[in-house]
Amino acid sequence: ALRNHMGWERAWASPEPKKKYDVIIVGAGGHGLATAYYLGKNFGITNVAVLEKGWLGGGNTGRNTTIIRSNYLQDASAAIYEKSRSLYETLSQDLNYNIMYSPRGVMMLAQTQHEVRGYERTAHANALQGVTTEFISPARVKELVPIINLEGPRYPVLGALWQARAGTARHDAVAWGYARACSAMGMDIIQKCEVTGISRDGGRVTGVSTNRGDIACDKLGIVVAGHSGHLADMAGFRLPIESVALQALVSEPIKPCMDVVVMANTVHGYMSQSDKGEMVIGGGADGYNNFTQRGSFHHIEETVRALVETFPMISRLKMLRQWGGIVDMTGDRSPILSKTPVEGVFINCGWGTGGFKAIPGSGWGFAELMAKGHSPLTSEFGLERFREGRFIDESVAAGVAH
Ligand code: FAD
Ligand code: PYC
Repeated sequence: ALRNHMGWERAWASPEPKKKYDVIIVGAGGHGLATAYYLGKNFGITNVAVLEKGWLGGGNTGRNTTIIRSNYLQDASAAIYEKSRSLYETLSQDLNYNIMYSPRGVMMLAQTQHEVRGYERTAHANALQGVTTEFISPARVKELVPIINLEGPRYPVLGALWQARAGTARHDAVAWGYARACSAMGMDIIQKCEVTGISRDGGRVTGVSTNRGDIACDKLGIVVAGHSGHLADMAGFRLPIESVALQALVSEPIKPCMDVVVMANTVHGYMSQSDKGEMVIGGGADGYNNFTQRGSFHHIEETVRALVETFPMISRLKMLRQWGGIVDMTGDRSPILSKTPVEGVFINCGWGTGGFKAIPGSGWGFAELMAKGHSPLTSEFGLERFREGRFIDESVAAGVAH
């Protein structure tokens, strides 16, 4: 920076779009970039373009609170989230790029008897799934989080679901690391390139229209989170997805006081401390569908008010900044990784409030689905489950009120 960024190597190239690619991925968030990366790495498919209407990682991937865990309830979820968590463990080495994975541990507080039973059940399910979690006592919670108040007047802490190898990572670095690796494989990452139409011939995709011209492709992956409904509309099918704002905030930086992540789902709040010292705080999603990338103002007060009861020491902190993203919610709070009614078009969406943790696993499975037509990681997450009533209910594990 002192040299005015002169002489810095570009991490990825910014080419003009070619006329045609084997595969186009729409959306250069974590899931789109990871898909491209594993298409190249695992299947040798490198004639790939990733088209991004804004800047790379500027969607939810660069707006989330970076919690990584795999303590879900259903077997299909545990498989993809645990695959993802385990890929995160070595992602810095795989990409040769420091994504600052910090397995500091994540706890979900049980603050009602109902939650105690729910989390004990999850711990048993996780044991059967090979995911290491445990239900811990209030005394152990206090040991791990000395700043916590166990005796909340409304919601005392009765224990917690604890995953010691869960944690956080630097969200931008995940996008940048994948982008650099894709570019090094010869893929084109094209920013400021908005997809405005999807062309088909006889029920099969032939390409996309963009603000930088038409581009042909054999296969198309739609990976645009909160804008999935728009893209599905362009391709001529409908999705069971609702788009809604989810926001977060950080406090002014303070000295290290909490070295694990705490989620308090009954009161709709969660908190961790960033490497810079800011307390990273989030709450529930907006209660109505919208596309505002900031969220409703009253949520800030609601979230902080709820957390002050459990963490009285935050009451005097000042808020430093606040932001929001548009998350893509399904009815069962599980993602969609699927073929679609249009041949050659695949969709990866529905990660809602919890897809950062899933980026490597989702990319791995979705790349396999796009390359081979099926993947054991994605087979339960097809669109047809909504027609068949075969839901993968993760409304509790999602952890964020919606
Ligand atoms: P995005 O990163 O949003 O990428 C989609 C991209 O598609 C965007 O860059 C967008 O510009 C682009 N796009 C859209 N339309 C077009 C078009 N027409 N043409 C070209 N490009 C287009 N998850 C966790 O696991 N842990 C957390 O702690 C967590 N906290 C969160 C906190 C907040 C405040 C928010 C908003 C989300 C949080 N999430 C969390 C959820 C997580 O951020 C998302 O599930 C995940 O980042 C989704 O990644 P993505 O790649 O699918 O989407
Ligand atoms: O999925 O763990 C999560 C999460 C925490 C905050 C937002 N999402």
